[in-house]
Amino acid sequence: MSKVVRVAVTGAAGRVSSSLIVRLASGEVFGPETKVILQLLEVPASVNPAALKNLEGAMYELQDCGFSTLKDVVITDDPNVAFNGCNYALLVGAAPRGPGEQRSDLIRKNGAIFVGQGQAIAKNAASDVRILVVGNPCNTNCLIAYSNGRDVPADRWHAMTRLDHNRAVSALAIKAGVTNDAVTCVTIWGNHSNTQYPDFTNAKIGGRPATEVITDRAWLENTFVPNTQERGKFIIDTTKVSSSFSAANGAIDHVKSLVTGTPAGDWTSAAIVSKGEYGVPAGLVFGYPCTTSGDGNWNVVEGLKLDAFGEAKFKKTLDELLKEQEVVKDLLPS
Ligand code: NAX
Repeated sequence: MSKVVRVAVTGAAGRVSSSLIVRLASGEVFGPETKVILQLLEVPASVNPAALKNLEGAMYELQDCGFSTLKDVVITDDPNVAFNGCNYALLVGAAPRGPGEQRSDLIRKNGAIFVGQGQAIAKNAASDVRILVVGNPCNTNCLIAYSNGRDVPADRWHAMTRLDHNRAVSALAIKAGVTNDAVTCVTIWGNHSNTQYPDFTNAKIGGRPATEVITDRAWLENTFVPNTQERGKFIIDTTKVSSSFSAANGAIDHVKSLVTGTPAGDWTSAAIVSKGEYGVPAGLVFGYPCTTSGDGNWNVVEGLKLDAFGEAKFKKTLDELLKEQEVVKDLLPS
């Protein structure tokens, strides 16, 4: 008998989710023997009349793909329905930053969404649920969700730094003139924001330290790091819209790693609830180097060293996350 996996996706009519749901349905992530039930959440028609209608269209298109792995599609504006029995919850839906709004305004505006969704996940999800927060600011939204959904163990809640990871791998590969698979052991430390630290000092290219292959340290510090930090803005400046299928790909890669594992001798990047690793205060959602055996759990790679440049960057992104935590502290039940 084939296995069934229920995957909830929020913001399901949005740009990122439109790419995400097709790949989730296709069998690519959970394999040909697993049937997928997609449980898609959007805002009520009273908030945006087009959202549920667009979701209905997406449901018809999913049906028309004829995937042998797609068992059912549920569309709803009720989080209790969307998260009912779900084994994965991909929280993509969030309000975009409005004109003149500061990052702190966005954090508070979106914070309310993640209070309710954290509670609804704890109330409705399957006992083995894994949650990935993509909607920005994703680290702090994840902090809010897990703080309001504490019946679900802290190690199940993740925020997405995999897109940043993939961007960093690709940038190093292009510079070194190799293919992406030659680049390993890259880490995105800290926040999914422009303070993140894409760590090249522990990275490898063709099995050798990346700094021995790319000897131009000035390029690494002054081009690679800021370009990776600002890549999202660069995409918006180029296309006038934010990353969509590359973001969906990051979410797919994150879940796929949890299902199939990370390769021996390599790791990936994920933001998870800190247990105090690398001196980060326990409870903060922080981007770490992570491995998984494919059992659904992330393990932080311990013992990596950072040089003075890296330590300064690490401190900056940690400080930013501590400030974000302060902005939402009334949304975090103790
Ligand atoms: P869109 O505006 O295209 O889609 C967002 C969707 O979320 C909309 O359809 C909206 O109706 C829905 N939504 C809003 N509030 C909701 C709620 N309470 N419940 C359910 N649905 C809700 O944005 P899109 O380009 O798809 O981006 C989605 C989110 O991903 C944004 O927050 C964006 O900032 C974030 N990103 C995060 C990335 C990451 O690496 N962590 C990268 C890409 C992306 O920018």
